[in-house]
Amino acid sequence: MRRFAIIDSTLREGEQFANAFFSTQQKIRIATLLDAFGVEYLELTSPAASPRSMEDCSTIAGLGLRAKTLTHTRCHPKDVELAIASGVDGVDVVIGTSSELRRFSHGKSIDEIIALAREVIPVAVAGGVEVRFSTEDSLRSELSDILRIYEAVAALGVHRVGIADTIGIGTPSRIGEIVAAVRGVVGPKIDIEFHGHNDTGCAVANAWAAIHAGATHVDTTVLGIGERNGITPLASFVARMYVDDPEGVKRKYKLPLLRDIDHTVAKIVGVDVPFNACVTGFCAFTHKAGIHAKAVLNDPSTYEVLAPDDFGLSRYINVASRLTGWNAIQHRASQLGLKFTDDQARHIAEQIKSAADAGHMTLDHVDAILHAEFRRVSEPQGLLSGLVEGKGELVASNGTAGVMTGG
Ligand code: HCA
Ligand code: CU
Repeated sequence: MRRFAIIDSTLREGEQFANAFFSTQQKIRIATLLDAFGVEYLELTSPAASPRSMEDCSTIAGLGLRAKTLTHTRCHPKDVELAIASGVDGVDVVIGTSSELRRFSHGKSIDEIIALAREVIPVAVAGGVEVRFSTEDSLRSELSDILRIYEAVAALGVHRVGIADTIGIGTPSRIGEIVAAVRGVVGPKIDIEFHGHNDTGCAVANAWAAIHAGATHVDTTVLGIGERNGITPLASFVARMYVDDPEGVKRKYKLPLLRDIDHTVAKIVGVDVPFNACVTGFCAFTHKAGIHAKAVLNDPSTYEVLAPDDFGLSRYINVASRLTGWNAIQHRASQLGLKFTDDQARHIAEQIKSAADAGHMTLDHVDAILHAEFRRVSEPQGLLSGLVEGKGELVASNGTAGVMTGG
C-alpha cells in the first residue's frame, strides 16, 4: 500500500459547515473519537478566529492524544505566532493563488506571495512546529505560478506543501498531473497534502488519485462536512483505501469506530447520516434483489467490495419485497428454524411477491407467511416436531425489513 496519512479537518473545515457550532466539550469528544480511530492528524480552527478558538486549540493540543494537532493559519506572522503559542504540533499556512482570489481576496501578486512566505515560514520553523504551506484554489491557479511558490517554500524548510481544490472543480486525472508536477519541484522528501471539495462529487476519487500520484496526506472531515457541501468524507476515503489493501488499512485504523464517529458528528450538527454514505449509510450492506441475495448468500464477495465484518457491521438481506427470490426466502426460513423443500420455497416466494405487489410488506409479514406455510405443509404429516428454535432473527436497526446474515 502507498504510504498515506489522514489529516482530519472536522474541527476546522468541518466548523465551516452551515450547521456546525461546536462547543469545547463536543470538540473534545470528536477529537478523542478520531484519535481512537487512528487518524494521524487533527486540524483545528485558527486561534486567530476568536478567543474561544485559541483556548480550544490549547485544550485539544493538551489532551495528550496520539494524533498530532495542527491549526490552520493565514499567511501572516501574527497568526503563526498565535498558533505556536497555542501549543499545537504544526501549522497549516494557506494563501490564495488563483487570479480570482488574488484579485478579489488579498490583492497580491505571485512575487508578493513568495515574499510574504519568506517572512512567515521562518517564524513557524523557528517555533519548532511542523509547517505546511498550501495554495488555496490551486486548481484555478496557473500551474507555473504554484510550482514557483512550492519551489520557494520547499527551500524555506516546510515539511509539507498543500494542493487545495477549493471549489471542487478537479478531476482525478488533473489532480494526478498536478501532484506529479509538484513532486517534480519539491523533491522526494517533502510531503504533499491534498484537500478537495466535493461540489461535483469527485472529492473521494480526487483524494485517491492524489495518493496514487505521490501525495502523502489527505484532508477529510467526518461525513465530509465543510464549506458548501464539504470535502472528502472520512469513511468514504477509508473505504476507498481499504479496497486497495484491506489488511493494511485494518492495521492502520479501527474501522469499527466509523459508525459511531459518523453518528456522533451527525447528531452534533443536527443532520442524519446520509442514506448513501459509504460504510455508515443505513443500507450500505443491505441486499434486496433476489439475484443479488442468492449470490451473496453463496459468497458475499459477489456483491460486496467492503466486508461488513471488518467495519463491525452486518449485512442484511431484504426479503420483504417483490424483488425477493426463493433462495433468500429459504435462508430466512432457516433462520427461523423452518425447513422447506426448494419447491415449497419457490411457492412461498411467489406468495410473498404477490403480497408485496398488493401493498407494503414487512419482515413480520414474511415471517407470518413462512410460519403459516410451515404449519400447512407439516401438519398433515404431524411434522411439527421439525420446528426448532428460531435464531438470528433481526430487523435492521434502521427499521427496514431485513435479515442479518453472519459475516
Ligand atoms: C479555507 C480554504 C481551504 C483551505 C485548504 C488548505 C480550501 O476555507 O480556508 O488549507 O489546504 O478549501 O482551499 O479550506
Ligand atoms: Cu476547504
